[in-house]
Order: sequence, then C-alpha cells, then structure tokens
Amino acid sequence: MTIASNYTYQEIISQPIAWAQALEMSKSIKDEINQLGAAHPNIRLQFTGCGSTYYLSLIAASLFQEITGHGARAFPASELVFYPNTLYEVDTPTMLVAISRSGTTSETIAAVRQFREKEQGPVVAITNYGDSPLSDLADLTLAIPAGQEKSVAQTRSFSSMFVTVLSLAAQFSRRSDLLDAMEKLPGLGEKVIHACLPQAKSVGENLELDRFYFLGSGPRYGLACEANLKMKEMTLTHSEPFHFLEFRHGPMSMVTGTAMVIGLLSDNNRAQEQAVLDEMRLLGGQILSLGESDADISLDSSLPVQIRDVLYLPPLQLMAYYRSMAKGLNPDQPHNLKAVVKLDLESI
Ligand code: F1P
Repeated sequence: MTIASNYTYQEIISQPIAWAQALEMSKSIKDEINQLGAAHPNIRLQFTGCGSTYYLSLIAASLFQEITGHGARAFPASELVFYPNTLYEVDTPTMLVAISRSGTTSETIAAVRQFREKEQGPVVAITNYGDSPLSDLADLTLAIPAGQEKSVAQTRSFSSMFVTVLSLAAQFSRRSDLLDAMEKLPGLGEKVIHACLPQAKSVGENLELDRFYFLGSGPRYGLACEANLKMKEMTLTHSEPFHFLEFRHGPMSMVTGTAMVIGLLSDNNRAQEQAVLDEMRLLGGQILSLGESDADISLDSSLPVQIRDVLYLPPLQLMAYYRSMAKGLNPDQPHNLKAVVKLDLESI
C-alpha cells in the first residue's frame, strides 16, 4: 500500500484545516455559549464518549476545570448508562458534554437520553456531524464537518473536537487571551507536522520495537491513552498508557531493549517526568520525549500551557501511521473494527 492509496495520511496532515473550522464555528456561536455559561454559573461538567472520544473526554475534563474553574469529570458513556448513581454527583447541577465523531454511537446516545429523561441539566454535543441523533438530543451542538474522515481510526476528527473543547472552555470563561492565542493553532499544527515527519517515520518504521508505552500526566494522560489506541488500531502492536510516575509501580517490569517508552513532557513537572524516562533508558528501553522545548520532538509553540496539548497529537498519529505501513497493514481499516459501534440498548 502506498501513501496515495490510503486516507489516513491525508487526514493527519490536513487536520489544521479542521482546527481552523473549529475555531470559526465556536466564534460563530459565541453568544449561545456565553448564555449557557451565564445561565449556569456553578454548574459541574460531565464529559462522555466512547473509545477515542472517551479519551478526549478525559483531556477535556482536565483542561476545562483548569481553564474555567468549573468542576469537571469524564466517564465512558457505557459506565454512565450502567452506573449513573455511582458516577453523577448527587444534587449537583450538571451539564453533560457528549463527544462523538459520528454522533451515532449507541452508548453515547443512550447516556444522553438517560440524562435527558432524568432532567439532570443541559446537554452540549461536540461532533463532526451536525445532523445526527446526538445533535437532535442536545441543547447546543458544536459541529466541525471538516474533521470528518473516511478512515476508521480517529485522527483529524479527534483533534478538531479537541480544539472545539478548548474554544468552548475559553468562551465559557471569557478568556479572550486564550481565544486570541488559539488562533495560532492551525499554523503551529502545520509547522509541527512538517518538523516531526522524519522522526515519526523513523520510529514508526522501526519494526525491531515490539511494544509501546505512552506516559502522560494531567491532561496529557488522555493524550497517552489516545496515542496507545492509535498504535493498537492502526498497527496491532502491544501498547499501553500510564500516568508518568505510575510507570515505576509495576509496569516498568515490562521494559526490554525492544520497548519504546514515549514521554509527553509537561513544563511544570518536567524534572520528575524526565527522571522516569532516564531510568527506563538505564533499564535498556528505547526512549522518546515530546515537549515544548529541549525534547526529542519539540513543539516550540510558545502558547499558554492550557491550549498547547493538541500539538502533541500529529507526531503520535504519524508514528502509528508509518508503523502500519511498514507492517503492510491498511491504516484506514483496523482489524475487527468499524467506525461506529451500534448496539441494541433499548432495554436499559
Ligand atoms: C467512537 C469509536 C472510536 C473508535 C472506533 C469506533 O466513535 O469508539 O473511538 O476508534 O472508530 O468508534 P464516535 O462515537 O466518536 O463516533
């Protein structure tokens, strides 16, 4: 298979166009977002989704709480459906933010429907399909059609919805400084893609590696989860995500000369995070670091930390893409997987 004969590569490298659309769309409905924020000053946020969009929910909850000061959490949609009493906070006004590329995943629809039936609060949908069952159930839909994909594994869709989350948080808290800085994201995305390509290719094409560990803390834990999923879906390789310092508590037993440990470094806790990577190198593992500066792959964004994390994605997606190609797989069509999981959940 050649680069020209699959969609994944094009979807990865074109993602900054979808980021620009996400920013434009959020601006176009800023009054609605501001009204929602003003009408619910103390509301807590519950993010949900499935697979990639659950991992995006983890990132979203972390960044939303940091940017807005509103309490925010994330759970898989199926868990909200099965265990609502253990997950929703009692007597607490809650806004459900449901994230779904397709807007049709059964578990996500079921979680929103259940939330609606119990009249728990407003629902916001973030999706790439504005005309979908999910948006029919939402009070406000943030749709980014430019993030739609032909491939099964989410790349452009994921990052377009990520930028939408950032924009929602900044609008919600009227952080015009962050909104202004976000305008730079599409251009920086282009720059990162161009700069990281050779290194992503060389890691991706190294078939001596047989396992990948992605380490990230705070909002970057959700990124580590998403990178691990890309590796599984596109390349059928053993991979796992961990919070940085958790890796010492057992998982490091799995480090061998053919293990690649990829660290998504922060600014604030960098010394402690780098120490984990250094120790894994001493144990014989292969190490790769991503960070704002002085890392193996540096973002060099100069953006505020709260809105920078989406830039870690292209190198991670490209590594999975090149590994898939090197293994002779079809990156567009992961083994056993469809773009949408449809279940009969009517009986719940
Ligand atoms: C979610 C999802 C993806 C996964 C696969 C199946 O879909 O689980 O995360 O990679 O494509 O669907 P959606 O609700 O975001 O459309």
